[in-house]
Amino acid sequence: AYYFEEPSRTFGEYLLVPGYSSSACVPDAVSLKTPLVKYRKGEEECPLTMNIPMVSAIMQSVSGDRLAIALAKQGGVSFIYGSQSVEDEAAMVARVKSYKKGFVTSDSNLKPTATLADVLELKEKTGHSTVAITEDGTPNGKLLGIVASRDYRVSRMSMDEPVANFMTPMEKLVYAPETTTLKEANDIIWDNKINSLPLVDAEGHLKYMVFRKDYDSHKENVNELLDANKSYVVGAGINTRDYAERVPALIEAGVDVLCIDSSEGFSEWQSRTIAWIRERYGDKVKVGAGNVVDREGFRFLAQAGADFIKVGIGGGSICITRETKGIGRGQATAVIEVAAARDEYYKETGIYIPICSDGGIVHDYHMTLALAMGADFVMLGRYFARFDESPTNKLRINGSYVKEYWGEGSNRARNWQRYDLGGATKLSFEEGVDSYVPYAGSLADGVGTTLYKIRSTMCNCGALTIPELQEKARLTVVSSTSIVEGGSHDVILKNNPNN
Ligand code: MZP
Repeated sequence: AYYFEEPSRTFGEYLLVPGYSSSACVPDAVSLKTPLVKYRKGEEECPLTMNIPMVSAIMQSVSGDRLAIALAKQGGVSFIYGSQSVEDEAAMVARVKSYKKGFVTSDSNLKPTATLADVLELKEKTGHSTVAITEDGTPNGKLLGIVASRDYRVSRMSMDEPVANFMTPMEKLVYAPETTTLKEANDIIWDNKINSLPLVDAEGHLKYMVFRKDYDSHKENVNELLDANKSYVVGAGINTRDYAERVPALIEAGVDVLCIDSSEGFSEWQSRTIAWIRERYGDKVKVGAGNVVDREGFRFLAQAGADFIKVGIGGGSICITRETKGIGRGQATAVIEVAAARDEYYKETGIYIPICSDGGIVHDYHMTLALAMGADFVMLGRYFARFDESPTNKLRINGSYVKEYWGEGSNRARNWQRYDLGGATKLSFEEGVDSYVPYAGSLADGVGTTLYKIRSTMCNCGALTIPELQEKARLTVVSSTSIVEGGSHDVILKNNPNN
């Protein structure tokens, strides 16, 4: 047997030691732009980049179309889960792609016979404060009116009340022609103190809803959205079994990037899958692969043609692979070694293959550590599962709100393809658990806070970009006693129910 010399360590065992920060080093000046797929660094632009280094996990309890849109608005990318039928996955991708930046047509519509209960359910699902009422309930139906919170907030109507009775009808509604630009829509919205503006065609059919919160809450540049009307970037998970049907359907639906979803990526199955994609589509279709935890695994997938490579085995919050199979590696050690392999490969070939640290992020600062250790971006499951936009139920348990979160290796997900080692046996034992995570509100608020923390830490290290952080970061392993020192200690905490 071969023994690695270094013990396998994880993020909680490291800290960043601050470096010099000049007065130019302020959080607002930090760019978190990062490459998503491989490119010839120094010779060409990366064909697909992200404005923030965060992607959401390829999991049923995390990456549906609603979360994908919310994350894309913040500048990250979701990978829609592959453990569903080809048709359902392609439909989710298509819904994200049909969602136009700054405009919504597809998900906030009801018929006039719908009830107040239907309105509330739809609002909870979409996160939009306004529901458009169209004649037939379809996104492009004839617009009859809208229902905004103010239309029913103060009244005591029953949940069965049809929306036709309390909507703001067309004659009292502020609306505009479909040719209105976002800049003009913005002025109308502010002048009339409204939250949304329907845009209609000559026959009164709904074309777009412009929601104020979709473009000003995250400070998008309105001018960038004018012309553009672009769709958001979305990824999707595939497996090494049914790629011949799944990949063409996802491409047809408009997917921007694929990722082979597997608990263990150092395998012939992955190279066969990538080879099939290259044969059919050349380099046009982007596909990530993984997961690996060492130099050899990285080089194997790099040579197989992966566009990015995911790192991490057994570190996920819902993962029991290390307990059940005894395989894996501490996430920090894995990232450090694979990042070195990525740099070595780049020196040899001139090709930079981004790496993604997948799983095991517990605190926000772990993301900064992963980036400092060489990750180009991080993949998160538990983190995103906590938000309103994740596809799972929000429940109240012991007085606190929680959301459900389950692993792809759990019986609940039944994603046997992710753990497939060939042969006929399907998921004979579980590698993941079914759990709750504390509810954390909206994705935009949560991600905003996290990014501010990352930017602040980067400033403490004197870095304004991720590559600069990777170059300048100084990391130290911490002793168990200094970990205790790092939390609040030797004080009596206020608001502690045990005091
Ligand atoms: P975390 O962000 O919750 O710590 O980890 C999410 C990652 O755990 C996923 O991206 C995936 O790689 C991995 N995962 C998903 N399901 C399982 C499982 O059931 C798992 N074991 O390990």
